[in-house]
Amino acid sequence: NQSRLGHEKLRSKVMSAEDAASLIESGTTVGMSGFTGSGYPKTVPLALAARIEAEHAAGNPFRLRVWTGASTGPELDGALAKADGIEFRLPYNSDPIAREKINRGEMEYFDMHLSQVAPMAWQGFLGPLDTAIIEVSGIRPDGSLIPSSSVGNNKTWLDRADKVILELNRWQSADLDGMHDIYYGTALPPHRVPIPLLHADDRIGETSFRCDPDKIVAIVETDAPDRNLPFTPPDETARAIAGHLLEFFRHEVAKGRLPASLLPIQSGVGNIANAVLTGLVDSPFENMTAFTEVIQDGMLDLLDAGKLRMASATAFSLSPEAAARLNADMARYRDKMILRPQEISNHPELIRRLGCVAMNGLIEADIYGNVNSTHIMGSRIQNGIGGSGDFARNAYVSIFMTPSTAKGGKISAIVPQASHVDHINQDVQVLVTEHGLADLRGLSPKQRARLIIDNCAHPTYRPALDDYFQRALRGSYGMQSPSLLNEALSWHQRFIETGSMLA
Ligand code: 0RQ
Repeated sequence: NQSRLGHEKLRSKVMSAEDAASLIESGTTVGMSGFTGSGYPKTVPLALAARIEAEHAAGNPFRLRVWTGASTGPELDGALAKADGIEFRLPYNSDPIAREKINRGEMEYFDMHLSQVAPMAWQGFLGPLDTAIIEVSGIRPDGSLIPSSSVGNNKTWLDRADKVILELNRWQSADLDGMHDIYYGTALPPHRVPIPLLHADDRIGETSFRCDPDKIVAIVETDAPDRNLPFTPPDETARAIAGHLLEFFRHEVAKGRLPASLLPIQSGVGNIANAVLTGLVDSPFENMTAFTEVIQDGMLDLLDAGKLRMASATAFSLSPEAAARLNADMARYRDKMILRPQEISNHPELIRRLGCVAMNGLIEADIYGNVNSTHIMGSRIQNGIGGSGDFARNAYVSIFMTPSTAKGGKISAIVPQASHVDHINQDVQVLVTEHGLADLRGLSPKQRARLIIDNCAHPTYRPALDDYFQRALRGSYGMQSPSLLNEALSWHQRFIETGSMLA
């Protein structure tokens, strides 16, 4: 590990995870690295969780405010949530233990647009940051830090924190050095200037983080893998959704509304998104680029197939097999990938300028195309809005895709009214299920409803949706977005009471 720690004076800061964890006080705020299961600290949070459990056993309160990039791994969110050590969490969580705590009302969760976390921290709205705990893949002789498999908010945490704890992870490939692009040109209003990125593959920053060595209070050496869940192979539903979408792309290229290499693609989290990427491998589109948030297995396949020229993101989100594939060949992939801070990977200015093709999953959509990405039955959080809002609002074309039902058919993903709205109908231009695609661009709410019911709804639920829409057309208070208010959320209430939306 000596070569990974190039800075002579910092060698005296190497210590155990337990000793590093003892430097953190209860009631303080920690900013952690980590984004969708990659690049998160893996030993200090575990040691911290053990310490919190011991303090609780001794009758002492110990809870923290935890900020991250996005979701992390079981050694971080899972362990700290299990120890009841998190008072407040931002900005995106997919850990099941933390989710349960949030839904029981035992943890405060601020689910925010991922592009806005760093600016909000700088604006001072989130309060002070006491400690940054950041995984790195190396420390250069000049003290600059080589990032690992995610960048997230690390630059901001390193700049804002009073003290810094580093996890130097030898499992991360040494060949990551040179892949990152850390842009230091952001400022607060009124001093903001345009971000000088004109193409997905432009490099505008530095390959490492700056960090004042005097702020570094501990370095913990680790050799632990990122932990991501494997993707399930695309099933028939996923393949059908991918098929409709590829047909749409072919049509748009034929119409001259998309170039033959498409526009920079953004692909969201989950199995459906990954299936669409897999479908693109056998598509006619060549020379594609990605300007996205995470690089999944499907992106690696596209790169290997020579279909994707390059991918820009803030993190990897890879199955263990794909991570091993990447690590074994990092020097080759390094020229085709750029990892950036999430305020840049998800920046509205850049997404709008590049004209991204945004593809995201959803929980439910209503007949007018308002999309709920986050809440089950209007009140239980699933994950969070993540980057979906950053991309959906600003994309060239904003696509949402979902199986038409959930929970074995007991839930319709197309409902009379969304029980929670993350993406208003103006931000939802194309809706796709396994039954078909609704191109909603240029349509009024009533025209959208007709198309969504006919093309996207599951046949089991289509008659009931049609019946609701017809009666709303007759009995609604207004006719712009016809609704029957005392009925609009009755499907959800029925599910809560009977376990099924079916009457
Ligand atoms: O729950 O595992 O308990 O059965 O939600 O659903 O069908 O596996 O779909 O993995 O594509 O995730 C919106 C959650 C979809 C994801 C969401 C239940 C379903 C299952 C997962 P179980 P699927 P996916 C930028 C993009 C927000 C962030 C985002 C997401 C679980 O895409 O978190 O877009 N998006 N980021 O059973 C009740 C419904 C349901 C439902 C699904 N209508 N009612 N439960 N589920 N629909 C990139 C990043 O931000 C990183």
